[in-house]
Amino acid sequence: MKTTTTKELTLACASMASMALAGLAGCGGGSSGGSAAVAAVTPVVATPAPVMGKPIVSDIFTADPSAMVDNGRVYLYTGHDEAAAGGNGYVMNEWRVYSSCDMKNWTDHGSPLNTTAFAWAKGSAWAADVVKRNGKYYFYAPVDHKSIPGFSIGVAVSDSPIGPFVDARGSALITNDMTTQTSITWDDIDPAVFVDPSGQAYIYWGNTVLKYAKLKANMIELDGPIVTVGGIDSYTEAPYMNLHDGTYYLSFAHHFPEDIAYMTGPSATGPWTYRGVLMNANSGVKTIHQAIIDFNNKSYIFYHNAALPGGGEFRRSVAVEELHYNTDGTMAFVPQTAAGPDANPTASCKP
Ligand code: FUB
Repeated sequence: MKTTTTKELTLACASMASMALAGLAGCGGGSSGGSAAVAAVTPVVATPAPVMGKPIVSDIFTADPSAMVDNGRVYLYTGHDEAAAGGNGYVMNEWRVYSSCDMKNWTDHGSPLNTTAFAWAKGSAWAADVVKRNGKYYFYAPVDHKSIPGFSIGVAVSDSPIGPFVDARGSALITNDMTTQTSITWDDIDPAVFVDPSGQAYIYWGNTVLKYAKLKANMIELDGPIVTVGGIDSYTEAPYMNLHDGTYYLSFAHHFPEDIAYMTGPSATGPWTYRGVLMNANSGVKTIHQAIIDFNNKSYIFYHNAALPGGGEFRRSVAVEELHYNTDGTMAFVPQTAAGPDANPTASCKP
């Protein structure tokens, strides 16, 4: 039988967050003699609940933000969490789009795309990404495939950032049988598409394993092999690439429950240097899914939390914070705030 040493007891007491618990466990420096001294009562100090960022949308639950700046306006694409209160799985059938001229006031443009637009898919409108190329808007959408087991990534296209979008291929761009690094069926999710200043477009994606591939200039075909990015500290999902002042930032959901971490590199394909945690994990929901943009000389990070009343694991809300870069090029840690960013209007943009 193992007995507890003084050193082990000291360590255990030191690690106890609650002094009340420590007292119950026999910690503290009081005499163990026979006198009937009145025990000192140690007040229990309540830990304040962490601040949750203010939901951008308050009439429905939204998740998995993707954002894009076009003609002085920010477009925010989200998933739609439709699970009932107490539901124990994702119910996601469509994506939503919102826009803002100032990062404070948002216009609801409805649903630009539903999984039914992909005849080969059978549902699950998970985390998407939208980019503009040559005057067209490309919507990269992970959906459950009807005949190839697991998640696939489709591409839809539109002449307008608010859609409607139509299937650009008539088939999936990426299917689960094209990747064999893990046996899970949801590893081909969370696409993030980035067009490098050189003109080369890349698609990054993956749960558990981060992968990327080049895209052809038509944006609807892969152009070369699928490459695995190895050696990342606790990569979970939600890769996102942004370029700022000549440095490439590859952020991702890290650990589970997820915080947001990031790496930097000199090119869209690395090599990558891990830089640490950018935003702490949420309370009330284990996912967080970020997107990062520059807009009117400021930078912003979108993410989701469980802040809307009735929110939770499958009833999430997209929020946004200002993001600051340090003079050495690293990103400053971002706390969630109750108010969100100040207004940063584009003069020529009309709400
Ligand atoms: O919304 C479904 C999944 O949850 C997304 O694909 C992940 O990023 C996580 O947010």
